Amino acid sequence: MRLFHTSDWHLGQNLHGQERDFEHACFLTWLLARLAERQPDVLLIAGDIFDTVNPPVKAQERLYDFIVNAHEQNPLLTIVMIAGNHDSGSRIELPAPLMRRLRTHALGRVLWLDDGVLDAERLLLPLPDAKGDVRAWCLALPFLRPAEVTGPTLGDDYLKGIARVHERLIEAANRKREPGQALIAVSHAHMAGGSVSEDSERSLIIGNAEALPASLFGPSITYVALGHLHKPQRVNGEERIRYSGSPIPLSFSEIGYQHQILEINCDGETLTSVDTCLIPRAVNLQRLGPAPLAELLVQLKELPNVDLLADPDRQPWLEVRVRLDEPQPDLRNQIETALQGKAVRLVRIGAEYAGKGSADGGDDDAALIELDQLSPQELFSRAWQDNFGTEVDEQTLSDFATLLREVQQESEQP
Ligand SMILES: [Mn+2]
Repeated sequence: MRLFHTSDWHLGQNLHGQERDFEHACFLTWLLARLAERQPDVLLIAGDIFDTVNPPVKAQERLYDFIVNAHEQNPLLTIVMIAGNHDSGSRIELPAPLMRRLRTHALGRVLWLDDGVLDAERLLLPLPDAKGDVRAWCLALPFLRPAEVTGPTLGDDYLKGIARVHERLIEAANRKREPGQALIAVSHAHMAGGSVSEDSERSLIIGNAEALPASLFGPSITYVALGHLHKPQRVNGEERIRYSGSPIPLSFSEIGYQHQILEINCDGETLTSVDTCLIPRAVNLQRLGPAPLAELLVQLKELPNVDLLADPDRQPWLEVRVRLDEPQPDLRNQIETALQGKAVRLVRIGAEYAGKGSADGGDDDAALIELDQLSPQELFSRAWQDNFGTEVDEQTLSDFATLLREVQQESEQP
């Protein structure tokens, strides 16, 4: 049996206000070609399908167009997608009855039966091969919000709640499987020891207490297809527990590695190979600096000029990081002037004050931070510090987290 593993598409994402739709379209066209070429039995999409709980119509069209195209091209392909922390679980599940006709399973939530038992049945999906024989079972573990795994009957320990969901589901799968059938888990989670990118993986819940141990996936699981971290990586060096990473760089901190999907081959319950398939980058993300303004202006003037025959959608996105000694009111204007006629699209200017004095007692190298680089928790902590001159205490931070979750959940109600 052959499977493709991908995750963190973030359809509908924009980079500091610039749409990424062209890059997503290029990726999906490329993926269709790989499906035609390699003829896998299964495509796993491990969460963060969309970038926001209310994705733009164009992003939804991209997804559903892709599913229909993939099904028409590979009629025997099974697709499994789960919700990530950026998705709304209910939105992902909404078209599930329609998608089943396209051999596509969309799982966004876990449900509990009346007696407090996990409804494991709906999270266990048969994976047939080209002949229609069930070769494996997929354990679908959409991102679980604290309210879904904790509560009056379940207790309030998030990690314990999560662990229980995994245990129940694996038990149910082991009861269901026949000898020779593999168990394949697909999960959107932050596993302990994973390497995190700077600013595009929104923390799952407050702090880093949410990192899950790899021991949740015991040796009975042949392969674990993970989503959430955007850099491809093994967990604890294990070949069978992996993040495929996102298909496109979602921030400037993600340009230093090659984006990929993974091809997994199994023989019965045995994992025989995991191969990476590199995704061509449709649009480059280019970073200049940090350097003094004068130096940067020279570098900007050396950038290639616009080629009128070239596709403007393919012009690189540019981030410029300027090191300043004092505020420079016409900074943007100077940079934009230097960029006139250049074949790049400026998306961000970062200003860093190198020689920052001690007037405010700050760090010598403190960089100017923009609002979109801070998580709500960090912003709250800073506002607290400014207002009261003390560090915010843990209790207040945890109350803030509760309020934040309530607000985020409310904004997800259809
Ligand atoms: Mn993500």
